[in-house]
Amino acid sequence: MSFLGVNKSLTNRCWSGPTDKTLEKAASISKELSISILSALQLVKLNLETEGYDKYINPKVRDLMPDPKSFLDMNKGAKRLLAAIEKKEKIAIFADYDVDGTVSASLITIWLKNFSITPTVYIPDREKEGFGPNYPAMKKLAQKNSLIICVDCGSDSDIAIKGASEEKTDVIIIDHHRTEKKPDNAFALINPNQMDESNFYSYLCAAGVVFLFLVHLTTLQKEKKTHKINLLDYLDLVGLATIADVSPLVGLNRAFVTQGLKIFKKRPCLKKLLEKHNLEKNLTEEKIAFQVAPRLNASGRLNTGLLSYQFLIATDHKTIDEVLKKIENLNLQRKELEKIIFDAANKNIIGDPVNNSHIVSRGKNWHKGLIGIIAARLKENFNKPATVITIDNENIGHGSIRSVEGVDLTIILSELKNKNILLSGGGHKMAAGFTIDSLMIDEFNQIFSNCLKDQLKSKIEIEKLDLHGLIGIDTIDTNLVEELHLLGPFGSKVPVPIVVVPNCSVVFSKIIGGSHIICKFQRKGNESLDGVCFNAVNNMLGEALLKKNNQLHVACQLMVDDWQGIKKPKIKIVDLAPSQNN
Ligand SMILES: [Mn+2]
Repeated sequence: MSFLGVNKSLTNRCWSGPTDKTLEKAASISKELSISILSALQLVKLNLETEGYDKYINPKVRDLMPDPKSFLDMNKGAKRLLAAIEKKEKIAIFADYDVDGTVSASLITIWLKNFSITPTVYIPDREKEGFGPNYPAMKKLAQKNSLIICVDCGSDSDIAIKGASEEKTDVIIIDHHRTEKKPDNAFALINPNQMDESNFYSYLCAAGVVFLFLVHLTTLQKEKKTHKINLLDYLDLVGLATIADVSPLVGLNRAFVTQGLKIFKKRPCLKKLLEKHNLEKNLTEEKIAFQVAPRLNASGRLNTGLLSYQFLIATDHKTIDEVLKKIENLNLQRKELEKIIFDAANKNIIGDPVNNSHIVSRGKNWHKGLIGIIAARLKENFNKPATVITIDNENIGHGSIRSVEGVDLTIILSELKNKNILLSGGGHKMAAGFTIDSLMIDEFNQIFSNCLKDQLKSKIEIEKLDLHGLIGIDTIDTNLVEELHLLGPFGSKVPVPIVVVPNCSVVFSKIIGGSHIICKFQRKGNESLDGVCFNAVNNMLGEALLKKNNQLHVACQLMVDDWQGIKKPKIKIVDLAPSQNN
C-alpha cells in the first residue's frame, strides 16, 4: 500500500510510509519518553529500546570503543612504533591524498609531537603515481627511514612494500580498504576489512583505525612515561575524516562525529576555515560534508594532498593563512575544471542516457582527480549507476564508478575482472575505480549492463520513496525539529528522515540562483512555512511549486533556519504529489 495513496509522485516514485504496527509502537515510545512521534518513529527504525535513548543521543567514544588490541596486529604495530621512538629511528608516513589519508597522517604527526618527533610524510601524486604505495617511492623512503607507516592505503601493495623491506625497513599498514591477504613483507596490517579480521568495525574509515592505534599506543606509553596526551582532542579530525570518507554514521562513528563537532572550532586551522566561509554558527555534519571536506580534498585532486596535511597540522596563524590561501585557490580551480569536464561528460555519454540502465561517459585527458566527482554528479542527475573514464595518451582508460542504492559494484567489478576486461580495479559497494584498455570500453559497457540486469531482476519497476511519517503543517516548530536532530548525525546509512506535510497550499514561490526555488506554504492565521527546493527549475517539482495556490502533499526534510538570530522552521523539499483536495 502506498503512503497517502501516492502511487506516482511528481518524480515518478511510489511513496511508502510506516506500517500500522510501527506507528503503534512509536506511539507508545512517544508517550513513555515524552518525545514526538517523529523521533519515536526513528527509534523504532533504529531498533532502539526506550532505555537506549539517552545514550543514543549522546554517544561517547569511551562507551562505544572496542579494545584496540582486538584488532589483528594492533599490539605488534604499536610496540614497533614505540621501539622506534625509543631508539630515535627515522619514521615516515605514506598517506593517501584524500581527507581520510591526510587526516590519518596528521593524527600520527600530532601524536608524535609529544615525543618531539617529526615524521617524513609522503603523499603520492594522484595524476602521476596514482592510488597507494608504489615501488620507487617506497624504496626511496626506506633508504632514509627504518619504519614506514602506510595510512588509508597499502593493504594490497605487495610489490611496493617489498621495495621497502629490501632496504630492511619495517612497514606498518593502517587501512580500511577490503583486502584478501596481508602483503608478504608487511610488518603489521591493522585493517578491520582484512580477510581474517573477525571484529565488527568494518565501517571505520582509516582515521578511525588510526585513532584506535593511538589509543593503544597511549595506553602502552602511560606505563612507561607520563606524557599528558588527551586523545579526545583528536576527535575533530577523526570526525572530519569519517564524514569526508562517507563512512556509515553508526556505532563508534556516531561518537566520533558528535564529539568531534563539539570541538571543531578549537583547532586554529579548522576555525579559520569555518570563519572564512561563515560556517562556524550551528556547525553540522552537512556543512562539513559539503563545505569543508571538498575544500581539503581539492588539493589532493589537483595538486598534492601535502597541502591539506600541512594545513591540518599547522598551529601558527601565518602558516595557516598561507596554506589556506593556496587551498582556496585550488578549490576555485577545481570548480572551474569540474564545470568544463561535467559539460563534456554529459555530451560524451555512450548511447541513450534515458533508456540505458546505467551511464558510461568517456573522454580524452580529463583530469583524473575529478572523474569521481563527475561520476557522482551524473549518478545524481540520472539516478543510475554512472561511470566516467578518462583516456590518457597511452590509450589507457582510468575510470571511476558511483552506484545507486541497491546496486553492489563489488559484484560487477569481480565479473569484469573474471572476464579480463580490466587492467586493475577495486572499491566498495557504492564507489569503485579501475583502469582499462580503451579498446575494451564497449565490452565494459555490455558486461556492466548484463550484470546490472541480473542484480535488478528481483526489483520492482517503480522506485519507492521511503517516508518517515506525517506531520501537519501547523504543528511543525523548531523544538520538534531540534529534537529530531538529536538522533543524528545523519549521513551515510542513516539518512535524514523525509516526512510528509499533507495538503499544503503554495502562497509564494520564486526562482533563486537560476536553478533553485524558494517558496512559502499557508499556515493557520497569517503565518507561512518557508521551503526550498534545489535544482527544481525546469522539472516537475519546480513547475508545481511555481503554480500559485497549488495544493500539494510535500515530502521534505525538516530544518531550522536561524537567520539573524531568529529561529524558524523550514523545509527542504524532496518530492511532491498533488493532494486530494485538488
Ligand atoms: Mn582514502
